[in-house]
Amino acid sequence: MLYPRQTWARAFIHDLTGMWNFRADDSVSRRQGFDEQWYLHSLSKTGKVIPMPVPSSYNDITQDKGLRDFVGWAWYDTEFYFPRELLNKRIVLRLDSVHYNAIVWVNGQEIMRHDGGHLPFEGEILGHQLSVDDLNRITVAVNNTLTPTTLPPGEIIYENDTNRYPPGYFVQKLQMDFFNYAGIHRSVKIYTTPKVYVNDITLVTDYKDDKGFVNFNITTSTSSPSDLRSIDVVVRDAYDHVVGKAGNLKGTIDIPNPNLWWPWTMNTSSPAYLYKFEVTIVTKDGEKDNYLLPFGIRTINVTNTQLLINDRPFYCHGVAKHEDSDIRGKGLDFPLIAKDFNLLKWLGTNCIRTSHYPYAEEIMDQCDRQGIVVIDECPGVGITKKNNFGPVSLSHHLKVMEELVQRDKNRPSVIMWSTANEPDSALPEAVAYFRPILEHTKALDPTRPVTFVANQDVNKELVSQYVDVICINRYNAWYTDCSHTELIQRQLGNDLHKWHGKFNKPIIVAEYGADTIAGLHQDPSFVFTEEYQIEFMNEYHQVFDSLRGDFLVGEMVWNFADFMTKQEIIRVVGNKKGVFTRQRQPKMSAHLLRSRYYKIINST
Ligand code: GCB
Repeated sequence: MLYPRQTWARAFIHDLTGMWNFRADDSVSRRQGFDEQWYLHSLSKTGKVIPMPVPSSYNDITQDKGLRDFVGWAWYDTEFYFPRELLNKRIVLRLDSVHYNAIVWVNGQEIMRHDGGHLPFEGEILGHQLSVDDLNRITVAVNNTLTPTTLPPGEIIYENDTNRYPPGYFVQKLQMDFFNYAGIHRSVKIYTTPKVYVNDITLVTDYKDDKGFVNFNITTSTSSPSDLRSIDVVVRDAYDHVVGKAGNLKGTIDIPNPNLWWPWTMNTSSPAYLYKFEVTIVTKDGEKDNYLLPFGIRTINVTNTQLLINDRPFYCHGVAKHEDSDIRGKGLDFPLIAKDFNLLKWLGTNCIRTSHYPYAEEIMDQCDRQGIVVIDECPGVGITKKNNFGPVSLSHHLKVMEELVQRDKNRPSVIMWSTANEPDSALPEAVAYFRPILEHTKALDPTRPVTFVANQDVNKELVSQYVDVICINRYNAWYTDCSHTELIQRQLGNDLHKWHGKFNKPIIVAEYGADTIAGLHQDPSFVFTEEYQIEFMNEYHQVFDSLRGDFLVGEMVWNFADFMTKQEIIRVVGNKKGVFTRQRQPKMSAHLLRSRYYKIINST
């Protein structure tokens, strides 16, 4: 499944961004929409609808608390015209992310279903399912219910004590620390390709001395290559000069004197250098397809103490993020993406983790283009209960890793796959569960290290033996020994040495942070104040500095910006561990981090 990019053979891409009709099914059964077959007519004929922007989460758009906290099926529809002259093409409907389960109909006919909230899915619309004389309708039903076998897992708890709760009362219990935003979160597009088309491209790059190598494998919709009259593969440099060619679907193209892809902080003369891989196929009938994929030439390697990009040690000075902002929740938003990348550069960040789910491809594009390295994480967050480790969860988790690797495998910015965040990796069940996931991911992509992000006591940890790079989250002087910043150096230093001693692998501290209310000050420092966040971070930085160049290969503050969570007494309108506020204004800690990260950049 290739991202819909416009080329001369694929000029038609119709983006359905805009106001759709919306109706949440708050009937007692939560199935009124199916019982009444809402997909057969415009939603506006079924009852009251409200305008809902796509893409966006629906939760924060209205003043209705019931909709903000809604659990169940929500319905969307919109209309579009389709051009008659394209009816002879392959017509594809693509949704980049719908959280969580989705069913999609066109003109009342089911086109596809998808489970999982953060990865794209698409299906073909057949010519006879469309009208070219009239408007067509697309209907999407979205269900945000999390269960023990979804990723992330969750649970619906029915409260049966009628002294305290009305009959049928239920609550959704979340096992992750972010708001369960729901809806059509990313773009919905209709695009066309020729009937015989380029299906997939896999690129693996390497270099030796002054030569770059692009190993390519192209698949097309026709299984017999003899259906094709010609195959043209061209590699262009950033100035569109042709630097390599081939005439087959599989092979290696040599690139003389390649410009390697570097993170922006490692080589300022040509950071994040992107080539273009262009493939054109012509069938015996003269039908042509053309696809163009940006890519970079670079290698990733791991030793017992180092993470190497292009054989040079890489130290990650980064942030863990969320897709989260006011009003739109997890909805794709270009101004926000641009602002965040400006802030990442302002901070001196060279690496992000897509905590705790795959981010929009438009964000990943910027990582490739701007030279920000990515630890690419799947939505396996909060796998902590025994019933999260069963065979249904496992097979879904394996499938999600396949979808993620498939989507992001050609991105130079992606240097590692993260299969989970903070599962209970001390449980024996976790070994039987994660070992195949890590091995499967490695088999899908042997060119990148695999990991999961651990938070266990080192003595109890069972799964980290199967990863390539250890990632751990630590909250000394916050969740343990709260306020005792004087203990951080001793505790964290000893801890990290033990992890390296036990597993003999490079380590990234993938989270450390303290909740901080912007503008709250107290001296001497006190928890939740800006002074505390700075004092706290400074202590961690001392430990990082003592281990950098040894086995520590990265540090990532939790979090880039404040973000929304469920309502609970440890959260004051969300998680406040951001170095920026949710509105992207800096706390004192952002200035501290900026001077630290630029010092690191200037010293390497
Ligand atoms: C963690 C989790 C993250 C939370 C964070 C916190 O360990 O990985 O999702 O938001 O702690 O602030 O509690």
